[in-house]
Amino acid sequence: MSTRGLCALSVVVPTRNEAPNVAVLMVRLSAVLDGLSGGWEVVFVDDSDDNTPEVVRSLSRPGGPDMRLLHREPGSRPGGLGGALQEGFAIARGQVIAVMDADLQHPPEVLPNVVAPVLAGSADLVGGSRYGRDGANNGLDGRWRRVVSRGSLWLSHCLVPSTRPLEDPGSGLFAFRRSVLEGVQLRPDGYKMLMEVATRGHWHTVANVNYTFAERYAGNSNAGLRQGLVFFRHLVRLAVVCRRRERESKRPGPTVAPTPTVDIDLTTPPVPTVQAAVINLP
Ligand SMILES: Nc1nc2c(ncn2[C@@H]2O[C@H](COP(=O)(O)OP(=O)(O)OP(=O)(O)O)[C@@H](O)[C@H]2O)c(=O)[nH]1
Ligand SMILES: [Mg+2]
Repeated sequence: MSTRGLCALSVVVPTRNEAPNVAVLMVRLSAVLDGLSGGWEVVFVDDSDDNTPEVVRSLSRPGGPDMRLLHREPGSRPGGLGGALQEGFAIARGQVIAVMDADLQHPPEVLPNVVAPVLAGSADLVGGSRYGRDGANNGLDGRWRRVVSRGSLWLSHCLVPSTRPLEDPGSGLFAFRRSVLEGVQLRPDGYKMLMEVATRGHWHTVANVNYTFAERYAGNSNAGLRQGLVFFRHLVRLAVVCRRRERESKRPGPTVAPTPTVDIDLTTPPVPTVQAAVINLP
């Protein structure tokens, strides 16, 4: 990933069978982002078996944002959602990269607030938050999922210190300066890419932007019990990364080798000084 972006903002959207949602998503995104100084693009990374790619292609319009579609064929979709986002980051051309779901659970109208601190240079990483004072989790399906979501938040903060500045490290809505991932090898596992970026990326300042998580607009959830298990595996991996880093930072730094002493043989006669004659060559 190079440090230079070609537009101000890339919105990376992972899609898996989201055909009924992408048109509305584009209309609502364009309504809030068209006119952004420096321009914006949207990068769909698609693992669909429905007609999402055809719908996305049909949405490109003259004068609209650059739209890019990376469709991954069945059998070559490594990493699922996390792998898709990683591929999206690799081709994103924005100085700022934002991530949001395609099903409108992340209302596109909050995106300007999420990217603003990064565009303004006051934060390197911004997490959308359902759990701050002005956030809400209305769209999360069922009481059980809400309890699990809260529990996961607590576990993330306990086990993975790098996620503590984030009010909602499990959020799929976030933005970061592209330099955060400069030279970074991500190893995503499952749905929680923000935890991955916060743990392996290079950042100094974090901001949280509260929003109300909406209900899925149309189509079916891709999340399931398996994703819950993958989340725990990912959490343990990131906890190990943090522990290792903590240990390394406590280790004494490299010792500076003493300047080697040079033995000078004082018995060596001094080199006689010769009065150099200036010879003018003819
Ligand atoms: N490219 C890609 N996108 C995926 C994959 N799984 C999910 N997505 C997308 O990631 C986003 C989040 O997935 P959802 O199915 O909405 O999961 P969720 O929001 O946790 O679950 P719901 O609240 O039930 O919607 C959506 O835009 C999906 O289309 C995948 O394997 N590959
Ligand atoms: Mg969803």
